[in-house]
Amino acid sequence: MSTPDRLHPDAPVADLQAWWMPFTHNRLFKDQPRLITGAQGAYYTLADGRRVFDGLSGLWCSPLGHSPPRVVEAVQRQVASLDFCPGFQLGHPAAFSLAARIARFADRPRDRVFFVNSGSEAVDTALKIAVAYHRARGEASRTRIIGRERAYHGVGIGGISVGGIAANRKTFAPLMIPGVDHLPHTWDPAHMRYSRGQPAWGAHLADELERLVALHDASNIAAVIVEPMQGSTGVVVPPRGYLEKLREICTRHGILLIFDEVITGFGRLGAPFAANAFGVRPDLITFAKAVNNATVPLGGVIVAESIYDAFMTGPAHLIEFFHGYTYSGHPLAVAAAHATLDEMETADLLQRVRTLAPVLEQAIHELRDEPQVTDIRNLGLAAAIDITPLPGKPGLRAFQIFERALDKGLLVRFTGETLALAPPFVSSEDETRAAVDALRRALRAVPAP
Ligand code: PXG
Repeated sequence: MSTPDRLHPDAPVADLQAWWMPFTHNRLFKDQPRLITGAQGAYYTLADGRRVFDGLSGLWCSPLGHSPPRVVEAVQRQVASLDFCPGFQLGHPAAFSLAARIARFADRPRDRVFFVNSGSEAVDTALKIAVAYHRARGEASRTRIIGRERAYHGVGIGGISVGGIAANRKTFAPLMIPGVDHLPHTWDPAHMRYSRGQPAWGAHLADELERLVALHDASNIAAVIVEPMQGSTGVVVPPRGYLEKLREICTRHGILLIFDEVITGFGRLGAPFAANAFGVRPDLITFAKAVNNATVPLGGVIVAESIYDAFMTGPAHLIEFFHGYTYSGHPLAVAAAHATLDEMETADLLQRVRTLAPVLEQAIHELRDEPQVTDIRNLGLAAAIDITPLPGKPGLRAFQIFERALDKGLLVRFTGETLALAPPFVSSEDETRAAVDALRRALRAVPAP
């Protein structure tokens, strides 16, 4: 091999064609690439040397900032001592202790944890566990799954089936799992525009679940899956009482409740999980992203003990659940997770989120009078604004604001007509306010339609 096939950070961009990039307008990007060449703490370094504040903690996944020394050292140590360990019929001690630790962290010490490598895999795994659980208990007719409009549950076949984003679904209709219904989403501008935190209106939207139960009968329904706070579609915050109501209806009808906590898990709302923040106890919780600060891919499903027990019935020499991944419990991912949890504890980062959240709330709601802004939402250390689209050009305006923000030193997330901020937990109050201020200047820099 004479020529290295990687772009050296300082080398001119030779050819960007080979990587078919995910969720990216590839042609536009490759025409005007935005390359990141380094990251440290709450900042990325772009190829031209500029530093930008990481306003979305990676993709909601790096709350400790980038390359935190404790995590870096843990992964370095691990790769040199046990780089890989099969998880099928074998295992390494740190994966077991991590599972127990995550269960304790979630305040569900008797629960079990199934490891996967991403949020999408966590969702598909949770759906499979739900259906298999009912079958194991002799209720094999419980196969129907209830998702929700506007939901993002990753891109696996299960995840897009229960997901509620048309663009992610429409092409793949023939592949999707049958027997899925969707609850209505909970965003209603007439009743909740500019709510701070949880909207007071909307708990009754959970009653739609009763209608689906009446239509299909509970004996055919396996599970309901929701993001307790919808992240990807723009920080859609659950109305007060809504999740409690879903829980109550599920319990009454023997339906499992799954919280997809890929974004909300590990501190984003100032509590270990959204389940803790809202005081609602789902039967299964999916997680990924922040569990190990995204240093190495890792996800998982937290499973109530009673569900696990339902599988442990046949002869002991038989596999109880025909599911798993080559990299389930990967040593590097596990080492990074232990170190991340160590850091969260020693630096008291959940408290840090609770301190920063009101700073973000105050600052973001001050954008209310900016000309294009049509709604502002926030919860924990997450916030989003909606803007008026350019007529006939959906999404373009948000993209332009994203670009202007980057010029002003802020990386913000844009999707549809929404811009989202979810700063790293290690941000200072000044950095949090400065991020919102950069967003304000970006909004003003893009002309009104
Ligand atoms: N569930 C939820 C709730 C998610 O937010 C996934 C599952 C899928 O995770 P993986 O690891 O398979 O990507 C997600 C992912 C954004 C953004 O900008 C959000 C996600 C991913 C990328 C970007 O909002 N969420």
